[in-house]
Amino acid sequence: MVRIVVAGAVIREWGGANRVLLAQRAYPPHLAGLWELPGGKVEEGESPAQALERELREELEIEVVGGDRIGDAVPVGDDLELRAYRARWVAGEPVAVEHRALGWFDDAEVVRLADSGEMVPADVGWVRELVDLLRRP
Ligand code: DCM
Repeated sequence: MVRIVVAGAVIREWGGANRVLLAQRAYPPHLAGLWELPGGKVEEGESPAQALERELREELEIEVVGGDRIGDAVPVGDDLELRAYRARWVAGEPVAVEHRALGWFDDAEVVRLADSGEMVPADVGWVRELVDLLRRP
């Protein structure tokens, strides 16, 4: 059975640019140090939006509302399918509960992370759509 993994793009205008919240993974070893859209596996009985809202509450201590899909689903191995969504920020300041670090990245910084191999490989597939969102006024 394929498990769905949801990942959320929280976007804020800050310092004169739109920025997306990325989180630096602490595990497993082959992904540690790489940046990702935060999220996690959908549990039984949950909608993807509910899973995203729960995961960001657990991992970042923020309240969001799950929104539109971003880009295409990305298969990871034989048993995971990753999906990205907009996540509208509602409350809380992000805290790195499970991640090594958090950062707010503008369009150029997202491209630089992807090009330099510092982004989780699956998430690189969403960079074009993310950049389009970040360049919108
Ligand atoms: N994953 C990913 N990109 C994300 C979120 C998760 O590639 N933005 C992958 C990493 C793991 C799996 O999904 O293989 C489950 O994620 P986690 O360990 O965060 O629950």
